[in-house]
Parts: sequence; structure tokens; C-alpha cells
Amino acid sequence: MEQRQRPTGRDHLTPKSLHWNSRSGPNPDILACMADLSDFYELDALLSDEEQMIRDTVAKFVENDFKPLVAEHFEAGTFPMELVPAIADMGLLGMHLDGYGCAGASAMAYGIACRELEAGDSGLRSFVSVQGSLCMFPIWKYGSEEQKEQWLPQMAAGEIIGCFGLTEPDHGSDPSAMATRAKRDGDEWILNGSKRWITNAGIADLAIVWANTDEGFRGFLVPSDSDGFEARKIQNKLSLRASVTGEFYMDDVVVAESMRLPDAVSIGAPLSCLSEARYGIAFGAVGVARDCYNAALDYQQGRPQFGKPLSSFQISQIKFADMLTQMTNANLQSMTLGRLKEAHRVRPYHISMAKRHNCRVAIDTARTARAMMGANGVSTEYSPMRHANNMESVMTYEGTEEIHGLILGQEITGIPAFR
Ligand code: TGC
Ligand code: FAD
Repeated sequence: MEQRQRPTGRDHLTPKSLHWNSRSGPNPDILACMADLSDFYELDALLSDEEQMIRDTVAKFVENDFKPLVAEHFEAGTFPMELVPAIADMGLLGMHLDGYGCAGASAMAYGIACRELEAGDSGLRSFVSVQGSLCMFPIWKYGSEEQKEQWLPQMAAGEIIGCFGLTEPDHGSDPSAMATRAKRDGDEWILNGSKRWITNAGIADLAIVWANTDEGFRGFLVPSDSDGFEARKIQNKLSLRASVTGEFYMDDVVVAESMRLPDAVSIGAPLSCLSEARYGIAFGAVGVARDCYNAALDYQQGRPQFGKPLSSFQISQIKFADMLTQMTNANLQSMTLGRLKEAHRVRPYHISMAKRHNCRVAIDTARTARAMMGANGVSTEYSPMRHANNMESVMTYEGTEEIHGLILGQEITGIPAFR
């Protein structure tokens, strides 16, 4: 059989090496010789040296420090807070922002970091997205100089954890209908309302609260120890379990005018934060697909049924071919999005296409991979079912699959079909 050399330097399997030895178990040559095809078009070769270094640093952290803990946290419904200092030390919190203790990395580097984090678990990427894109970004973009200096360095260091309150119990896909109100009272504002399905509510020190006012939509920095502010963890979640999700209530919470984001003056402000986070998800979903594909391939190469490895059956090989093709499509979309963002040409509908497409690829890959692992695939010992469960949330938050389809529909037809 002709052997094609891959950049990994690993050889392809020969037909002979594929034969399972029923006495000695899995042929070690099979596992050792598996070529890493998951970057099929070698797109990572287009990354700069610094971007590749960030990729390798994050991937190593995920492999060595996060993966050994994830099943336990997924089962317990907790996030490994003990890893926050290491996440901060890598410069991942607010990494694509400049100044104020932030790393100032490229948009592509941020995307690649999200990809590697989400290969570990969507909860890990969520933690970084919420802190950097949903909490630090609005301060960086819409905050006063004093607010930036006060909050951003501590948030980049992981000393202050944020949460982003847009969704309400009765208003999810349509945040413009929000019921939370802020009323001006001299130099202060009085906030009333509730936010639900909020990542990190319950562990956050600071909430970015979006509220309607007589002057339009506004954003406020609300410390979680403010009088009248109460946060609770949502306990019965079946998805994204290695991430804390909660709700908070505000009963006449008083905040100073100096805690309002001065440049956030319309619903476009919170929506622009969503664009930042959705961008990260478009990359993260590729990490999920890759992790599931690799898990299923490893498993099937090492498990015989009917006297030979599962991976040697034609049905399995077609599934791997489909998974690899879809994952490659998703990777192409995210990397193209990265270059558009770096050229300042990315538009919300570009991000919608990649978020929607790549989440669909990730969940489909996770479900296929799970099935290819049989009964073992339903345990937390392997990642695909955990990823598939997580993707239910990832497909819902930051705009559902349908909402992103409608954003694309509006761009295609010029007709908004949301209402
Ligand atoms: P619409 O009239 O379309 O727009 C109002 C203004 O906002 C501008 N805009 C955006 N700007 C930047 N980025 C975006 N993505 C933007 N989308 C809209 C728009 O140009 C307009 O500006 P202007 O100057 O003309 O006024 O607003 P609409 O009220 O009709 O809403 C449209 C719709 C449905 C697309 C929007 O509301 C939407 O995206 N809904 C989905 C809600 C959503 O995604 N929520 C996410 C909550 S946060 C979250 O889930 C965090 S998960 C965290 C984790 O753990 O990772
Ligand atoms: P709904 O808006 O009620 O939608 C229900 C269904 O109806 C969906 O299938 C939707 O696509 C469909 N639908 C809605 N409108 C239309 C329409 N016009 N046409 C066709 N179909 C439509 N929010 C935050 O603010 N901050 C957070 O940190 C945060 N973290 C989250 C973490 C998790 C784990 C989860 C699950 C959610 C989180 N969210 C957060 C909330 C999330 O953004 C919302 O759940 C999401 O925007 C959808 O809103 P909803 O759940 O109210 O669904």
C-alpha cells in the first residue's frame, strides 16, 4: 500500500497492521501509527508563530490540567475554580483586548484559544468567553477611563469574576423586550428585575446588567454584594454541567451613575458583546468536533468486533470520512471568520453563519462519535456524550440555531422575520 507522508511524520497503517490479534489485544502499531488528520487541510500552518505558541500552551493546559478534572466536575455540576489562576496566567482572560492588563492578542489567537479550550469542555470555553467577551469587552468598549482602570486589570488577573445579565425569565431570544428597569434618581440609579440562565451568576463578583430606562437601554456594573441583589445557582441542568449557571434578582438595587457604562446607549451595545462571544463559539465548536472525532477513532481502532477492529468496517470508515469533512468545513469557516475579523470586515451575519454551522457540526459529530463507542460511549469516561450534552446549551445560548438562521435570512432577503 502506498504510504503518504503527513506533516506529523507518522506512517499510515498498512492493511496487515490493521489485523487484530485476539491473544495480545489491540495492535499497538495501530494506535502509534494513526496519522493526525484532524487538521486535514493543514490550516494551522497559516497561523503565526505566536498563534501556534498560544495554541500549544492552551492545548497542553487542557490536556494536563483540565481533562483529568472534567468528568468529576461535570458530574458534580461545578466549575474547577482552582484553575482560574492558571487560566489568568496564560493571559486568556480578555486576551483580545489591549491595555489594562490584557494580553492584546490577535483575533485569530483568541479564536484558536477558544478552539483548544472547548476541546476540553464547553464549560471551560464559556468561562473564558463570559469573562473576556461579555464582561471585560463592554467595560473596555463602553466604559469610562476610571471604570477600565478599576475593573479590567483585576478581571484579567482572575481576581474579579464577572457575569453578563441580558436574558430574563420571560425574554430570551428577544432581549429588546426586557422587563428589567433602571430609574434615574439624581446621581444614582435604582434597578429592579431579574435575569435567568446567567453563566457564573452565583460565583461572580460583578454583574454586567442590561436594563431599560426612560432614556433607552443602558448597561450597569453591579457588584454582587450590593444590597437588594440576590443570586442563585440553577441546580437541575442536564447540559454544560461543568459550568455554573444561575439567576439573579434585583430589588431596588442602588448604583451610582459612575457605575453606568457611559457609551452603551442602545440595545446594539449588548448585541455587540454577543458578536465577540459568538465568534469564540464558532472556533470552540471545531474543538468539540475534533475531540469527538479523535475519541471515536482511537476507540474503534482499538476495539475488535467480529474479529477485527471496528474501524476496518466500511460503515465506520464512511462515518469517519463524513465527520472529518464536516469538521474541515467548520474549521475553514472559523479560520476565514478570523481573517475577516482581523481585517475589520466581519459583520454580525458572518458570525451567525459560522456559529450556527459549526455548532450543528459539533453536535452531530458528538452524537455520531458517541454511537460509535457503543455502551462505553454513554459514560463520562469518554468525552463525546458530555460534549453532545454541552452542545445543547451552546446551540441555544448566544442566539439559537433558529435566530441565527433568521439573521442570515434577513441578510439574504432584506426582510426581518423575527417579529
Ligand atoms: P435589531 O433592530 O436587529 O438591532 C438593534 C441594533 O443593534 C445592532 N446589532 C448588532 N450590533 C452588533 N452586533 C450584533 N450582533 C448586532 N445585532 C444587531 C443593529 O445594527 C441595530 O443597530 P442600530 O444602530 O441600527 O440601532 O435588534 P432586535 O431587537 O430586532 O434583535 C435582533 C435579534 C433577534 C437578532 C437579537 O435580539 C438577537 O441576537 N437575539 C438573540 C439573543 C441572544 O443571543 N442572547 C444571548 C444572551 S448572552 C448569552 O447567551 C451568553 S452564553 C455565555 C456562555 O456561557 O458562553
Ligand atoms: P426562547 O427565546 O424562548 O426560544 C425558545 C425556542 O423558540 C427556541 O428554539 C428559539 O429558537 C425559538 N424561537 C424564538 N424566537 C423565534 C422566532 N422569532 N422565530 C422562530 N423561532 C423562534 N443569557 C445571558 O444573558 N447570559 C448568560 O451568561 C447566559 N448563559 C447561559 C448559559 C446556559 C447554560 C444557557 C442554556 C443559556 C444561557 N443564557 C445566557 C441564555 C440564552 O442566551 C438564552 O437561553 C437564549 O438566548 C434563548 O432564549 P430562551 O431560552 O428564552 O428561548
